[in-house]
Amino acid sequence: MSEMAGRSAGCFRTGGRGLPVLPEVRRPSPAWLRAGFAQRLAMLALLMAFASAGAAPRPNILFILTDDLGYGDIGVLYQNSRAAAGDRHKPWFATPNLDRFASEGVQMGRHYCPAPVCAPSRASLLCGVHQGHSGVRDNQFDYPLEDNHTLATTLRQAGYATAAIGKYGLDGRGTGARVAGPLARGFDFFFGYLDHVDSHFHYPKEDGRAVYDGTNDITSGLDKCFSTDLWTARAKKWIGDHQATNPAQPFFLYLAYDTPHARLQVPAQPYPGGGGLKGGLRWTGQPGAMVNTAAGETDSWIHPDLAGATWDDDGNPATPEVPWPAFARRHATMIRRLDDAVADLIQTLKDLGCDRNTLVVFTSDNGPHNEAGTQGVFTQDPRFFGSFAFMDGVKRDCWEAGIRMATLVRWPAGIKPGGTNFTVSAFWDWLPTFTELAGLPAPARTDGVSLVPALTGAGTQRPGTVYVEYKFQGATPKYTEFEPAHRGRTRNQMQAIFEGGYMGVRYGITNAGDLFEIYDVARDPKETLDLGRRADFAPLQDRMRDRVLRLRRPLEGAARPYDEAMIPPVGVKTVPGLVWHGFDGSFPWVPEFSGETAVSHGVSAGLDAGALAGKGGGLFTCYLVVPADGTYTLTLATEGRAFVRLHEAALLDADFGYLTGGERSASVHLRAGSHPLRVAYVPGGNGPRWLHLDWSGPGIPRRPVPASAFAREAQSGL
Ligand SMILES: [Ca+2]
Ligand SMILES: [Ca+2]
Repeated sequence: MSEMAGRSAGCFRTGGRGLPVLPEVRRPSPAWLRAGFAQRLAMLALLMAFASAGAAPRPNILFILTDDLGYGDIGVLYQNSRAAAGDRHKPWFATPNLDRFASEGVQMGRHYCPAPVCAPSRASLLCGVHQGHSGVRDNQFDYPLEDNHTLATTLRQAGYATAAIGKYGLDGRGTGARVAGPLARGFDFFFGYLDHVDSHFHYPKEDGRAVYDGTNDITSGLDKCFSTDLWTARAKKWIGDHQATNPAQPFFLYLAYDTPHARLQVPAQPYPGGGGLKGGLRWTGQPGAMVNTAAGETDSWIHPDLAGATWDDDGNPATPEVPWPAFARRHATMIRRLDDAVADLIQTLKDLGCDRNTLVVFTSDNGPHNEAGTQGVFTQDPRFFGSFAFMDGVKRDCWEAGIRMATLVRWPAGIKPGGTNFTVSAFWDWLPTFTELAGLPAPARTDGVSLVPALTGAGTQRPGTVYVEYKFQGATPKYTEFEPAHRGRTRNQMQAIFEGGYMGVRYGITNAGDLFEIYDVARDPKETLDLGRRADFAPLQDRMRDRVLRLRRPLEGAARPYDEAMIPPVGVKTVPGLVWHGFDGSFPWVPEFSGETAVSHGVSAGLDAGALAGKGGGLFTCYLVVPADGTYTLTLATEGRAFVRLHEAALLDADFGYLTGGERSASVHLRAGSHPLRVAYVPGGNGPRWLHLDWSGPGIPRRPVPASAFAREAQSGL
């Protein structure tokens, strides 16, 4: 048992000035006590609105992640505009339930996935970190999800019941051992596909793929079960069981569909009428007929709205229309199935009386695919419905359509209906969002910021980070719908960074000096006008190239051509010493202190944990002054726990699973000069406090970082 688990059993934190917050996990934890004053007032208003609505402050969370769904594949986001245009040469389909879902919540117009393919995208989501810090990158299928904070571990710590249903693919089988299954990463319950490639098949039993209930393979009883239906029915069953046995405990359900990913398989039956507890999909628990659509002919049913659809295939209205191709009927049927499932799930929440205070996120793991899939018969063509909407790119591209996700969020108790929000945000923002809603600070490890202000309108939204790195062979499709400059573009090493209001994109990267293409994606989402070589964008070009070196760490097995580049220092006038801030409270992990209110501060010559006597935690902010270009190794040990960022890069993680006194080391290539360093620290027991940071480098044997290497900004006011 780690020391963290032992210590955190005591109490979560002290809110404000000494108000004890008891460890009773089901009572709402007053997140507003630790927010800034303005945000606190706004949150208070929100909580009062909750109170008047009679809902519990801490929402249930249902995260619906679809697979390879394009931004353009949703009615309200794009398809309805095609319907309105009425061009029979540009066919469309409807998603009536998702449109209603959107009208009852908010559309997140600029929400990015971590990488344009399943495994890294899902890993980053679960761990709350971008790809520059993820332990799963590129096409590392079945690699182990890091043993660190996840959506599930943090929410479980906050007292939530946690479940994962559907596609997983991160248990570690690909590197030899199933060590990182959902039950080992914070989920109380799992039902679904563990193996990545299994989730390319949508009839587990007939296709010879393994579905697990926990760690038990239960596929033999899954005759004729269409995977979308199976996950939906099991999700309804899990939510219903939970509400029946422990309705006061909030829940988090990660519902990860494996559709509309190729192969383009369709259901065996119509969606059962009605929805919720009295209708819709039903889990029977009877092997051989496990869900109430497991009958008839598998892979046969096309939605009646789509079955007889025709289009003007030759762009000439005078010639007779022809039926939609089979791939199109199938693709749209798969999405209509998800559309029906969402309605069924919302009705279930309503029937259980927890609809108002359940936050439901609907999104996709990456952009639209153009594949037949493993052993697939039908090949999806995203041009048919314009699945990439008003952008360029498909799955595996870092153009906007590859990474900007169709994202809808519904939470009647907390989100005004019918809104559209264009906050630039990304998957790693969900972890701090959810921990805030659950009443806990975010772990320092997350790269995200809470989206509670953007979602609720209460408080001030902090700007977040959008950063993508991804390697894949091949090229952007040569679709004439895409910009000539993007057609057939060789992918290989790619990056995207949102900086200064613009998106920087690099394809085929060979070294850190390569120029970014720079696009004003707010006004130019198709990325038609590259500003990257304009003289007036030279400063932004430099900032982008510097920042991508400063916010990431290399990962073995996912080598980058910029891994060995020297990280540039910042130009800042400094004086000796470092700044510390002390915080009250008892923290379940090393928190992201920027969301907390300091109760004391001062300047010290070195990393003096003793300066924080009586405090629940502290943040040291300084510059590490590097005397010469070279590779430096920093080593940290503490009696408590700590987390170190150099610039924005997560350099040393002595938090999750850290044992007192253990050493954490990392090497980093630094140019001479001042590099921002943040050390977040939470003491251990009541004994002496200590925090040791050693370094070694060119001509420097390992020794404690000397006071002369710590500096603070000359005008810091301290
Ligand atoms: Ca995917
Ligand atoms: Ca025609």
